[in-house]
Amino acid sequence: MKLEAVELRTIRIPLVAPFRTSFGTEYGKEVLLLEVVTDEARGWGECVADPAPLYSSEYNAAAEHVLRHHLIGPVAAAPDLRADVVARTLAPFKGHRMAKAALETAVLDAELRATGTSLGRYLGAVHDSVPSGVSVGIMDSLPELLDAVESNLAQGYVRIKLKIEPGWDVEPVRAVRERFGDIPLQVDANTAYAAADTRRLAELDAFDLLLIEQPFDEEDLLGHARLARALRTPICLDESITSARAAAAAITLGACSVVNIKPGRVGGYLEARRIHDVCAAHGVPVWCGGMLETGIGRAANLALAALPGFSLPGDTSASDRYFATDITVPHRLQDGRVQVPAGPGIGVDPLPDVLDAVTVARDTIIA
Ligand code: OSB
Ligand code: MG
Repeated sequence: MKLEAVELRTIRIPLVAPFRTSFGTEYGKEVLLLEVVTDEARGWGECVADPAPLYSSEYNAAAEHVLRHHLIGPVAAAPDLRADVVARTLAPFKGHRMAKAALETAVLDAELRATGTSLGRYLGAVHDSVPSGVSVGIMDSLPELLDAVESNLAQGYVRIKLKIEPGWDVEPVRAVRERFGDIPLQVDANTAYAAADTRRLAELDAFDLLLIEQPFDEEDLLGHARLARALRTPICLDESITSARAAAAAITLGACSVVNIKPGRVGGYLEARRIHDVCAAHGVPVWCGGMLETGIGRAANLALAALPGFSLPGDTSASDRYFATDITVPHRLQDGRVQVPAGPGIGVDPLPDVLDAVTVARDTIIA
C-alpha cells in the first residue's frame, strides 16, 4: 500500500453523564480521528488522548502536532506500507504512543479492508461476542452510586468497576457489596494513592474484589510490588503498562497479577496483542480497558477483547453507556455481551451526517 493522504478531524461529543475519576471530571469527549487514504482502501483510527494530560502525558493538541510534523511523513515515505511496518518506522520518535496507535490502527484498518479481513480474525479472536463490564465514576453520594450500579446491573453488565480515590473507597465498596451481594466487583484508583495508604487499601481485602487497578503512580513498579505482597486482593496495572516489555517487567517484579490492556496506551493493536501473549505465557489474566471511545475505537477494542487470554470482562461497554448518539451504528449490550464486528477491518464506519454534525475541525494532509 501507499499512503496518499491523512484526514485529521477533531470531534466533540457530549457524554450521557459526567464521568468523574481521581484525575478529573469529563463532561464530553474531544476526540482526534484519523482517516487514512491509501491506493488500496481507506481506514479509520481513533486517538484515545484527552484535551489535557491528566490520565497520561499525551493530550490531543500534542497528538495532532506530532502526527502532523513527525509521524505521518515517515509512514507516507514507506515504500510498501503495511500496519506491521508502522511501529518500526516510528520507533526513532520517543513516546507518543496514543498518536502512533491512531495512525497504525488507521493503516491496519485500510490494509484489512483491502483484503476483506476482519480485525478480529487478523488478531486471532476466538469469540463472536465478549462479556462486558462497566466503569462507574465517583459520585457525590452513596445513594447516587447505588442507583448507577443498580441501573448498570439491570442492563446486564456482568462486572462493575468503581472508580476510587482517597475519601471514596472503602465506604462505596462496602455499600455496593451490602446492597448487591456477590457480584463481580473491582476498583480503579488511577494512581491516586501512595505507599502511606497501604493500610487503607488493605481494608479493601475484606470485600473479595476481583482486583485493584493502578493504585500508585505509573512509574512506581516497586511500590506496586510491595503493595501486592501486603494485600490479598490482586493488583492490576493500567497506566504503568506501556509496552510488552513493561508488562514483562511488572509481572517478573510481582507488581501485578492482572493486566488491563489498552491499545492506545501501548502504541496500537499489534503491541496490545504482544502484551496479551506475554501475559498468557506467564498465566496472567488480561482484560480490555477503555478510554470512553466512540464506536470507532470501541469496534477495534471488541476485536482485541475476543482473544483467548482475555479471561476477565473488559470496559467494553455499549455505546449508550457513553453517548446518546454514537458516531457509528451503536454497539449494543445483549445478555451481558457486546458483538465483535465481523466486517472487513474494524467493521464499522462513522455515520457521515452524525460525524459532520460533531466535527469541530478538519484538515487533510497530502502525503
Ligand atoms: O483508567 O480505565 C481507566 C476512562 C478514561 C480514562 C481512563 C479510564 C477510564 C475508564 C472507563 O475507566 C473505561 C471505558 O468505559 O471506556
Ligand atoms: Mg484504569
